[in-house]
Amino acid sequence: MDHNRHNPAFRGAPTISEELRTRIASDPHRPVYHFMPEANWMNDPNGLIQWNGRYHLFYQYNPNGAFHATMHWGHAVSSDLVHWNHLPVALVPTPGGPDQDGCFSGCAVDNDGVATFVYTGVNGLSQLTCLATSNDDLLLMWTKDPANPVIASTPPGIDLVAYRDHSVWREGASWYQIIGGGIVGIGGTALLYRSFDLHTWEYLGPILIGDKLATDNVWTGEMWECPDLFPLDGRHVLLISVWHEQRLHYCVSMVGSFDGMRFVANHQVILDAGGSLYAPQTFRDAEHRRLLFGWLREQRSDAAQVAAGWSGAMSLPRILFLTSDGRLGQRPAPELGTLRRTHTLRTDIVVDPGSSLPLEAPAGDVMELLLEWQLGAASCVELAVRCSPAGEEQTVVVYDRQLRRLTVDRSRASLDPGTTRDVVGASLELADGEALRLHVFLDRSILEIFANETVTLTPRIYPTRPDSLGLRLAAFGGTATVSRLEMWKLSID
Ligand code: DQQ
Repeated sequence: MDHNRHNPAFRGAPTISEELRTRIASDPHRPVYHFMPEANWMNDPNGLIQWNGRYHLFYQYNPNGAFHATMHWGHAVSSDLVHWNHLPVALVPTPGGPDQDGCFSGCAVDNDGVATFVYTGVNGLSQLTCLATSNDDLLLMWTKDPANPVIASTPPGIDLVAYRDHSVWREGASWYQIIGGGIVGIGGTALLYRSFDLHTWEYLGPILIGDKLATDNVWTGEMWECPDLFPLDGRHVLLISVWHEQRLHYCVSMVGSFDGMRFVANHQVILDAGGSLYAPQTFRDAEHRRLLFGWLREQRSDAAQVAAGWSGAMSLPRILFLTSDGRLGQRPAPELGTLRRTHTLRTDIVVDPGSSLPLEAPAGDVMELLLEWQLGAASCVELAVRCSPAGEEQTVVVYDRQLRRLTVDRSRASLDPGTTRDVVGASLELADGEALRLHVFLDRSILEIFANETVTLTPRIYPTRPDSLGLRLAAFGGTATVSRLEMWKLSID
């Protein structure tokens, strides 16, 4: 399949001008193998489903520019989760309808052979549950339910900050869903409903209520967007995205138990502490894998996004699993192996303390790296990517053994002051003698890192210099060894 093939049949969407197409094609920050629409704005993944053997990815889409407004559902299809074909827009706001101001996020379910979207229709200040169905093989045409909104008001007796987004599943004859929300003065929540037909929903109460003042462990703010609840390896996982005073923060993953009414979290962390990933959605495929895509926000100015003519990318497809100690694990889908081209293997690279070891070709900005660090006597090791020859630009992945922390230092990632240039990071515990295993995907402005399959960091970086393509290793406090380093140039063609 062609990647990002133009499909002229977009319904209700303006076509993309040749000028914009050319501008985008020569944009050095535009990712190559992460999914994104051909142009304009994209945010949350929606309606993820495998249908008739094909993977469908719907997404929040504004066809009118690279800013968040008039949300449609864009649509793409793939047979391998990696190579996507663009399809016509699936949902368009209906003038005068309950979604006239936007078709916000939601999911897709198989209702006895009828593909059904459960999504949030926006009409002025109201954000309510709507349905749409499709009967065609490729899920091209969607018919909105005449009964929309099927849940016509928020639950009685509960004062909500906001109320939207849906995770729907079936158990026997019953459908269940949770809707994201926040209780005024208290904290975020996910509200549980039951139905027998997807149309009439009985409110059962919150599965969990957060405390917007609690900062220990992970702060979860005043409202939870895009909740997603699913069983995984004998436990349940709840994903929520923290929205607080109009600002988007991060996604929190909670591993715990769900008794049908209440969720109890035993372990919670920020799903991806790179500062970009938000509003992920998961689904189960025919191989019983729990797959996740998340929205990778830009981390440069709104004006730069509008000028570029595109904004937002999807994370790589990630497989979720539980680790032996009950934490959420993430690994890239093996289908990504189809992108691999030129391969380089190096073993036993000794990195002396204080030295900075440039790595020879293939340097670049579209590549995959697998590194296994034996930390030896080192207190700290570094992998720098997108380095200019004299180091004016560089993004440094650092593991600090004392702090037990993996960070990405973006303070010199770009000479452009309009980009985010901070340090992001997460705790990463390594057992004595355990290697630091970094699986790194570089895709121009995306740096997607999987560390020991438990920590992911996906910051956005926007180097300005065309020669910011180098790689460098360093160690401090003692000698460390890269026992194995594999590098691939990647290509989507
Ligand atoms: N994005 C959607 C909402 C959701 C938010 C609107 C999260 O449904 O709450 O585009 O990014």
